Amino acid sequence: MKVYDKILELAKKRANYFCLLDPDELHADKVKDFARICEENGADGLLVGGSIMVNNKFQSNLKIIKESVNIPVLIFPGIFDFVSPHADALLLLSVVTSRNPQMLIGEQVRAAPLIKHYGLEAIGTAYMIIESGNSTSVQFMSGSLPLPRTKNDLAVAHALAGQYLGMKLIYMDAGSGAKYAATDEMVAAVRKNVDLPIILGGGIKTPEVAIQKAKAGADFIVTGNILEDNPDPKLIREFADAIHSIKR
Ligand code: 1GP
Repeated sequence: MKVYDKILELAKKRANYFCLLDPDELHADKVKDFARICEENGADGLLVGGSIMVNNKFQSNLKIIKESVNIPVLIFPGIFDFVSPHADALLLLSVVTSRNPQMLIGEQVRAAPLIKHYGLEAIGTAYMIIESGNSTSVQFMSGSLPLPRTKNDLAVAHALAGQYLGMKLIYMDAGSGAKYAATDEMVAAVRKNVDLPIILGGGIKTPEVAIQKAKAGADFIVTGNILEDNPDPKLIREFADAIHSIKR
């Protein structure tokens, strides 16, 4: 089954949980345990990636992750040097809130031949960077202004443009380590107007906030930072159970 079909199937049933792993931050001996702990405690998939590559561990760590779990492993590329055969799929992000052509199409062109070469499933994703209350790596690295957090009509317009352009997912991201996640009102406005599954990440620090975003209409909630230093099984389970309690 294609990963995208699995995503559609999951989104029809309930809200779901993705754990984000930054392969640069993890040592080879820890990465396997981290991935397994996420799976054993209810994660529906793993996103692997970061804004920059600070060492050469991406390919080897991704391979270890892929071999350690049965849930889908998706590459979440800050830059498209993150293409690899050791994943089930790649989120082919176009930063629709950017006006920087490199982020809209340039990086994707660089990645496309390698995606083809590996036969990797690429899932076209309208990636929206949303104002977060602080400056995040993704804002800085993409060279784009984030979408203002109170402008729900603009959020809807960007998400709709992604849908009409044929993209398959919406990713609303306040950025890793965001002070504030995207508001419930913004998520609800996008949900009301767009048919595609919505992934939401950036600044989700508690299961209670995750529930709010899932209730507002996010189909997949991502946590990264909160688990980065400490993949606490109990906390992962709390996130998973809270998010899964929201049925469709
Ligand atoms: C970042 O959506 C992810 O791109 C996760 O964000 O690290 O703040 O959980 P956090």
